[in-house]
Amino acid sequence: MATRNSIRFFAICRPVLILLTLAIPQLAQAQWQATVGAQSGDLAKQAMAFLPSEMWIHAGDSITWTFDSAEPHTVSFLKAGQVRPPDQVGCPGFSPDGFATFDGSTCVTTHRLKEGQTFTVTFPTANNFKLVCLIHRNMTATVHVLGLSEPLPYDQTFYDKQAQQERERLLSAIDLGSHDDQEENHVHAGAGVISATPGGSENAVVMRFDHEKTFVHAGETVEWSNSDPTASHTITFGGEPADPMPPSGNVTVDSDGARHAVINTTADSVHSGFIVASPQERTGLAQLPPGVTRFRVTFKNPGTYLYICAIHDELGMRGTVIVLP
Ligand SMILES: [Cu+2]
Repeated sequence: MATRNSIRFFAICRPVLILLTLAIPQLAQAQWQATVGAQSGDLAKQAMAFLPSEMWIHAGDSITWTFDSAEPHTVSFLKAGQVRPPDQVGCPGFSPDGFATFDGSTCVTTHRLKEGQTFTVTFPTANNFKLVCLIHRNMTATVHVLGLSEPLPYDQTFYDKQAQQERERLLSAIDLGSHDDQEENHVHAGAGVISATPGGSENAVVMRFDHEKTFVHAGETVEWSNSDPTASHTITFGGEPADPMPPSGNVTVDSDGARHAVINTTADSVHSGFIVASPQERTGLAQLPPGVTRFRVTFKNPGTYLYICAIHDELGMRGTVIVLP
């Protein structure tokens, strides 16, 4: 009985089903692909970027972002006018399960995600949306969601090619280089550039100390400086603090604003706190003092002193000071 009814149903409905199938390609909700972050093989160079940085899709379409770096990022869409929250708080909260829908009325964000993880956002309504990473400054992109009647300017192949070109451009844009150091007791702690496309801004960053080994004599002082416009680094000897932002209690401030510590033995723990430029100026923001971009350590006794950047040691940002008698 059921079988006969089923056969009749299909016999009657088959033309309708065929028509529906033919109509689906035009109504189908497309699934687009993009990536977050990029890195060199040794992890030293990190591209803080959404690749591509600008996409045009139809209302109802989805974009899957695949994270592609050991440096973590977030995919975050805030509401218009929303005050940017710390990434630990979410916006507030986080989208579970790697999926979200965003129409501008409720913010969506991932946790800190790393290479291999994905996040898919569906955009039901036409509008232009800004995409940001809550961890990194100047890391933004744009998603243009168009009505179904409007043609889309580019296909996935175009975006893949554009992402690849931008990835290569960013990763070749930076180098710590070889510094002709008059200043032998100086270490460059990271370098970077901010650049932009019409879709948003992005950073290329080197997560390295330019001398892996620095040789000084007992009683001398080594200075580290960070010339990166956005990335924070630390110079950390001994125990790693739970909160890497403030300096350890044994750090003082020199008259030029640089932080300074004295290390007596290889058992000493000294932590610089964040060494970073002050945030980029914008009309309407209160004036801030210059950032703390220099850290100095005076070594009293011979020995081999290992240190790390407490934020980026997992990317290989480590060094050694060898103090000779
Ligand atoms: Cu660092």
